[in-house]
Amino acid sequence: MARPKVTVVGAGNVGATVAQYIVERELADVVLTDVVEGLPQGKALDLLQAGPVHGYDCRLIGANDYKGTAGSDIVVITAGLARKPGMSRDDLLQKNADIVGGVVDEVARLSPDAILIVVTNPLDAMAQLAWKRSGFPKHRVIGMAGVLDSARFRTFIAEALEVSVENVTAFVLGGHGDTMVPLPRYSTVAGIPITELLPKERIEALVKRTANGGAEIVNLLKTGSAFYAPAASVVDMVGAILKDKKKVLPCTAYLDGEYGIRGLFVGVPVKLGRRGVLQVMEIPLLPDEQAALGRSADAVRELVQKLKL
Ligand code: TXD
Repeated sequence: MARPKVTVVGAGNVGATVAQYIVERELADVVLTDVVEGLPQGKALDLLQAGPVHGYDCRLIGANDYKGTAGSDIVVITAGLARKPGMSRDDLLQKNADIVGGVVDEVARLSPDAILIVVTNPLDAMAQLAWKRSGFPKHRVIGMAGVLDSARFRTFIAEALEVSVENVTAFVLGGHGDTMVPLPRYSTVAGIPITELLPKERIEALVKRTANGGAEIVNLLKTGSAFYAPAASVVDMVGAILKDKKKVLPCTAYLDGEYGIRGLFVGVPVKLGRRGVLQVMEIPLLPDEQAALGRSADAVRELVQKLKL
């Protein structure tokens, strides 16, 4: 049986690390593309040469065009710019929309049956754009943010309680950014809600650190943003899809009335399998949780309206 094929667009920090984790897990052959000449080719060749040491046989190709991407099972989109001094969030929104829009045109034409995983920020708006521009059905366009946000929350919970990260599950809803909605009462250690294990103020501090998780790393790195945990999160989704695991993960998905939100990409728990989003898992929320989710969706809608999607 031929190995699945994953295209990763953008050979920067997140893209190259996604390629690395995919081949290390022998999930798929990888095509890595970027606009910078030589960058995807160089990184792909370097990763290929790690194969004999790590023991993987996956094929890796780097390219500045899309020819080799045809027939991909999954396309991961990490292409984009980071905010530069003097650039507003709106400038970034428009610049990345131009980049992601152009990428989607190419990959959708050459891989009409692919599942798109969008990573570029502002994440939820870029997922909406990719869906609109590709014309793909809603179950084949997914944004990555929730797996990362919940991984951060899980890390902090495990640290606070001195338990294995493997025991910790965490539940995060909403858009990627300041308005994300971590749900402590659905976050557990070996099935025990953390609300039974930690005082309220301690949980609030962990929630705050989670919402601020990306900025904490940007401040430490000075240049660039987090990429190991983001890439690991993407690859969790890639594995769930390619292995048809029906794994429930928090992802940015198109809502069609679920949670009272219609026509918008927002972070919710979904079941991921070979066809993409198999189901949006809808759970009852308390009034303050529903209100927080509503505020988060409003923030996403505002960006989407700026893009006139
Ligand atoms: O949770 C999440 N969704 C995120 C999102 C977590 C981490 C990073 N997040 C966002 O992903 C971040 O804000 C950026 O918008 C993207 C990529 O982050 P990364 O850290 O990988 O950025 P880099 O290292 O700058 O890489 C971006 C690459 C770079 O090599 C550019 O040359 C390339 O994108 N690029 C393009 N590739 C292909 N086609 C086009 N048009 C293009 N434009 C730039």
